[in-house]
Amino acid sequence: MENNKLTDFETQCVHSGIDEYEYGSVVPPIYQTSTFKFKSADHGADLFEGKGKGYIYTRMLNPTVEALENCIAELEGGYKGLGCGSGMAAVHTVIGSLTKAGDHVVASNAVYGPTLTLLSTIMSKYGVTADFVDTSDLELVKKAMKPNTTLVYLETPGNPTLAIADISEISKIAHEHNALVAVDNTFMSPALQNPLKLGADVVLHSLTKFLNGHADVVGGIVVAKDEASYKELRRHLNHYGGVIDPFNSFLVHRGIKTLALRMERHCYNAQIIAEYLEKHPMVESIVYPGLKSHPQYELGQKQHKGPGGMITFEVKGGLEGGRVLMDSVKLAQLAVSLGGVESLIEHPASMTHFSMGPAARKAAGISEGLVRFSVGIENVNDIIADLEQALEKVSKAISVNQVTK
Ligand code: LCS
Repeated sequence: MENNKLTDFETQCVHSGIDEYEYGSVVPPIYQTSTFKFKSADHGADLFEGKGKGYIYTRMLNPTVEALENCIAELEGGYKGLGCGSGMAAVHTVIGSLTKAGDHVVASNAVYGPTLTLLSTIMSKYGVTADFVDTSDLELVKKAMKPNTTLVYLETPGNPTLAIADISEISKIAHEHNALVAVDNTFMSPALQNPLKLGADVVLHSLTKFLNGHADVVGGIVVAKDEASYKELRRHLNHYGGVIDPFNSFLVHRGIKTLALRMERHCYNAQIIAEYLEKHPMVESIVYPGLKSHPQYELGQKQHKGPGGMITFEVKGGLEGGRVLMDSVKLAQLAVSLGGVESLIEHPASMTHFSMGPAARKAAGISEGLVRFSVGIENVNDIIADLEQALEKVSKAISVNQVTK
């Protein structure tokens, strides 16, 4: 049974990618095998030539992985998906497949750190150059396009600034220059944003985040718009080798069944928490796509089906304020990553970017009190109570320090 024509997103989340299985299994069996038997010498030759349905080797294609790939391709409105071993494997597959020596990439300046490193220092070894611009400003995107620009790489909303890029308008600009557009849709998930429907050519995710949603898998996915680009992406992934395995595919596919419900709750909780933080005296500033104060609020309202579960805010007291907040929260877990059912909180200046020192952090746009909050699906009152008691401790610590100075 092909469920390709399911329409409502909630229904797609439950049924997409599910086929008819042996013994009437209602979920895809885990084909935990590295290789598949050929029925004869000719059968092997036929499969290698792409004749008939069958599997050869799990790095090339596996039924459990393919079920997940078909599911996410349907959720994104694309042709086919490619399951990758991590979000970074997906980023590399896209950039490696869509560029060649001599090409130039225009990318969002607010991208996940390792994506920036891949584009700025690793791809340059292969003759691919990149410029990073604030892609929320269309004029800057236009100015950055060069005759050899073949790819515009967007992460929107960006990590961790939550800057929003206009996918439709940037796709028009890129296509006028014969460049393709790739979008990292990790922060929104297909529940809230569908880049292919807005004009992008390829979309990718870190499955590690909202799509899996349970903080127990590292994985990635690329979704191609058409057969030609799918074949080229598959050729690259097959040779790079960074594929997802059947068990993790099974887990992510299982997680997606509740994606629509989870995203609804992430958005509901995050909106209430953002409004609470915006008014809090210990919060210097806040960025959340659901607040009118977000610099691209109107664009977000148009481009997203909901404002998402990620909040970035600046706690008063700088480095010390951030540290006290981290040491005072009890419900929110101190951890990198995002998009799981549990609330996660991160303070880059003390937790992940401490070795850079204040000057380098400032240059990279990471202020001392910057906090990233991945809002979970717990009861919103419990999350607020946790933040309230922690911010009170920040308030006391700062006023004590000010008195003793
Ligand atoms: N794209 C985005 C937007 C991400 O946030 C991440 C990981 C990746 C790609 C890479 O995915 P991975 O290889 O980890 O599955 N973001 C992380 C973060 O903000 N903290 O820890 C990981």
